[in-house]
Amino acid sequence: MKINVIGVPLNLGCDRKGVEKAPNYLRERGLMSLIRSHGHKAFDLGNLYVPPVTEEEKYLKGSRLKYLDVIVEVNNNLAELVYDTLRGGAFPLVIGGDHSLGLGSASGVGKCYDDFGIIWLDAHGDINTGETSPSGNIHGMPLSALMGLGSEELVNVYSPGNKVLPQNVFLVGTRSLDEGECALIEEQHLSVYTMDTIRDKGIAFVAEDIKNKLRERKIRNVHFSIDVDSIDPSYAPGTGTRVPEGLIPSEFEEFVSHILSTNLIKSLDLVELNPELDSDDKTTNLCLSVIDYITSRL
Ligand code: DIR
Ligand code: MN
Ligand code: MN
Ligand code: MN
Repeated sequence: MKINVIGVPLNLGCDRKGVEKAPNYLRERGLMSLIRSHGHKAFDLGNLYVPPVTEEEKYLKGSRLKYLDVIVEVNNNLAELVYDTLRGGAFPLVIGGDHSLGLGSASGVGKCYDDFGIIWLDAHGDINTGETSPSGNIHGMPLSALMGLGSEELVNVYSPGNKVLPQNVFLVGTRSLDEGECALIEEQHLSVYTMDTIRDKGIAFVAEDIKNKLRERKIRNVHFSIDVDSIDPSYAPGTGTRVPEGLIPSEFEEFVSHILSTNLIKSLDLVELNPELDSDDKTTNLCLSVIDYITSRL
């Protein structure tokens, strides 16, 4: 398979330094040769340009959303690159950076396919809007914008691509939701597989349930967005918003393997690795093994 690796050194969405270093950090530790070792033709498209900003530019036009303009610009560029990659018959592997980039990558998918789903593996919901967000950090908002909800500026990224239907959105590994996010989940009847559900029914059940729903709805294309904080912080400490009681690596791999076996996954994000918060490269090495595992199944 042809795989385009796209680095997005963005930290403005989480408003914390360190995550922007992850794409190069992974490259220096053999990212590309790892992918090629599975017989793929891998192309390193480099890092997207993130214009420099100052603290003073954090809240422009009185907006509650931090660094809105730059994040919109980077996401438009990312969407275009993902779209071109898909049109060229390649698989976009997007390496973050913070999770605000999920808006751009899935928007690129949305321009390519009118029927698509999103699997969002994350400790968090990332479905806040400018109004419900307690932090103003845009990495907590991409999934609402992808459904067409929340701030116009975010919703209009790479417009007029297709939005994802709420019924085709699957949140997995969830264990930290804000009040407004819970309300939106109810309102939109989203499929949420919390850690409690996973502990109760098992990760294989969850994966099968998602597969069944995708089949029932005849969804042929799925964007898979992986936040490394979905994994338990004892295995993945190198991330900005750690939440205890997460997936253990074997559960994570089991889930990924079930989902990839559908052959519906058309693009993937791996986000929120922060090498500066890591201990002994534990999380970096885990990310490399995750990429190894995933690309061996593509
Ligand atoms: C929180 C944290 N829900 C927020 N979100 C994080 O700021 O919206 N997302 N950490 O990954
Ligand atoms: Mn996230
Ligand atoms: Mn998260
Ligand atoms: Mn989040």
